[in-house]
Amino acid sequence: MASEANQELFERHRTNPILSAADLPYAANSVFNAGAALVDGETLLLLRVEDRSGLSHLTVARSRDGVRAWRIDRSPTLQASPATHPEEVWGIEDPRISYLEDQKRWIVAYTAYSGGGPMVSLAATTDFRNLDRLGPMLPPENKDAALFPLRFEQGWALIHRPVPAMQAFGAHIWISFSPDLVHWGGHRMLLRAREGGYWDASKIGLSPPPLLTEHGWLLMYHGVRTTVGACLYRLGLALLDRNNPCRVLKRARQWAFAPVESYERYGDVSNVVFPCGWTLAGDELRLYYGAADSSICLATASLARVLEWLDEHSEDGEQVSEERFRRI
Ligand code: BMA
Repeated sequence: MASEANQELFERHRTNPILSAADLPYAANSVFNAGAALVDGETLLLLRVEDRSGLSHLTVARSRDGVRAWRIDRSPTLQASPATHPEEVWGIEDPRISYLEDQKRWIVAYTAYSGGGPMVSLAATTDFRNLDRLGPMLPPENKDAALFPLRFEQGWALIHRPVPAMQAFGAHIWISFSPDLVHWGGHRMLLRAREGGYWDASKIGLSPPPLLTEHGWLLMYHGVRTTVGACLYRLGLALLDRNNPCRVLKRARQWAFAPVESYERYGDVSNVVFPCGWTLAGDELRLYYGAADSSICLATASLARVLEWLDEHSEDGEQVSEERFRRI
């Protein structure tokens, strides 16, 4: 039996993977990295589906219990449209969904795979049947974006991950603001990839959209460790100030979730856990993650325990904030 110290914060669902390409009503290579939302009392996943040309599109799946009996759209819900949106020439990927109470609509932030590299695009919807593109928001190379669901003093806020020309600088998580969801400015680095031997050295990116809790905004991010063998994608946690999302209050030193099971260890891209969505039912946090770029899995945790864990494993928030600006 695992000792208490080794007990996992998140518990994997016993029927994992909960969705794979065989569950789709049409032929595809893989299904992974889904956005998640609670819509009309059901769990809705916006699946990233990779077709057999290698390019991805997005398809809606709905389920009453968020685990089984998925009703999946018969054909792609949002397909890349290079004729009208040239930035989508190599497909669309990794959707993150935020509900804007003020506007009574959902905004999906997704990766538009352009000829110049990944870009951040937004689309709006009220029903997940019709999605209206708001267009590309940030130039390449940039991805791992999600919108905060409410407006701050500085405007709407978007988290994203640009890759700088100076690659030795590392790829870090940034935040930008907008008065209208279209024009973005006030760019600041939010969370720095660590250095050296750390699990999240050199490259990090947001995973699901920020979640408002009684302690502040909970962030889950992926850290990429490059080894001689392969890349390892693991997940970490941080907390931002409720009113000023530029203020990092906490950040755990160690990862909170990592590839362990065979469906996470082996696949099209091995050793990857990659969530783009989570939902909250009471205190139960449900994390929907892509496993090894091949299937979709579910892991759950008590939100109260997650916040407690972050407290126990956190670095001093002020130190995190200062470190961020030291070498920009
Ligand atoms: C990242 C993203 C994800 C993918 C991961 C592992 O850069 O593109 O879509 O799951 O790599 O391949």
